[in-house]
Amino acid sequence: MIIVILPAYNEEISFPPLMEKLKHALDGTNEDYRLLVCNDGSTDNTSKILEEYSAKFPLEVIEHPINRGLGESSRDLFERAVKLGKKGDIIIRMDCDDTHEPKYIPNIIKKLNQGYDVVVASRFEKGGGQMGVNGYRAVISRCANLFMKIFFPIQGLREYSCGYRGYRYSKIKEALGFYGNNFIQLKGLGFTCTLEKLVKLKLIGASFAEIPFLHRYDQKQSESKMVSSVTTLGYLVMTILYHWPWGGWKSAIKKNLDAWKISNDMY
Ligand SMILES: Nc1nc2c(ncn2[C@@H]2O[C@H](COP(=O)(O)OP(=O)(O)O)[C@@H](O)[C@H]2O)c(=O)[nH]1
Ligand SMILES: [Mg+2]
Repeated sequence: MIIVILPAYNEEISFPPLMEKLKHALDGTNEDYRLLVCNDGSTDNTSKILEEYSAKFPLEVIEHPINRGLGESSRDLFERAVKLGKKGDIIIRMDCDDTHEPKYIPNIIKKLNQGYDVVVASRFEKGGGQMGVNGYRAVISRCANLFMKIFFPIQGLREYSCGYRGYRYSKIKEALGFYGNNFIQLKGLGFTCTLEKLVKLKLIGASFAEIPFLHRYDQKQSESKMVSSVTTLGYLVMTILYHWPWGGWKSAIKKNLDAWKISNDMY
């Protein structure tokens, strides 16, 4: 089964075109699928639109009455996906702002089936790129990705900040089992959770690959909810937590992981 998880905040305009494209791409895989949306206190018509689509699609909605942010929404989506799925399933996470084209899903699945745990849709692979991104944002994004590559090097990865990814179900289950609530620890720090997930998965030995992806920011109709100051602060906090010489993530998690694996008979 393919479980597509979608964090949504005020996406009334983008949702309908995305749903049609998602249906087309997922029907083409010949796999059973579920759509899981976290409607995070949207103040527009997102709720109503989701209700309509729930009647036509295998769609489940997690409703947050107030906006809790991307971190808490991702936590709820991943936890629910793990509850819904089983070994062998695939979890796809994408934006619902209609800039992540569902046509990449088959390529993501193909790559996961080659044995990778995480496959990232990457603007930086040959054949990938972005359209409609203004100069300021393009520079910020480039610098942020460079920063991440230096401080959190992950083999096979150049794209750190785009949330369009495929995950092997069993690896996410393992991550939730090991980290619990700390799989996504930096919940109040904007979009930092997008980077945190990669790093936490790397620390438990996940393997990574990328597929080329064209980010269609030119199709974006909703406002961007990325608050660059909060997210930048989050990256800095995460760098300290990761590299802290006395029990930082890099050293402590490895030690705890060994103990956890032994107690869970995983060796
Ligand atoms: N659940 C939830 N989703 C959010 C929140 N902020 C943004 N999103 C969603 O996360 C995705 C990324 O946000 P977006 O505005 O597209 O950021 P950008 O593409 O980086 O400009 C979109 O699907 C948004 O609807 C939030 O506070 N809660
Ligand atoms: Mg987006």
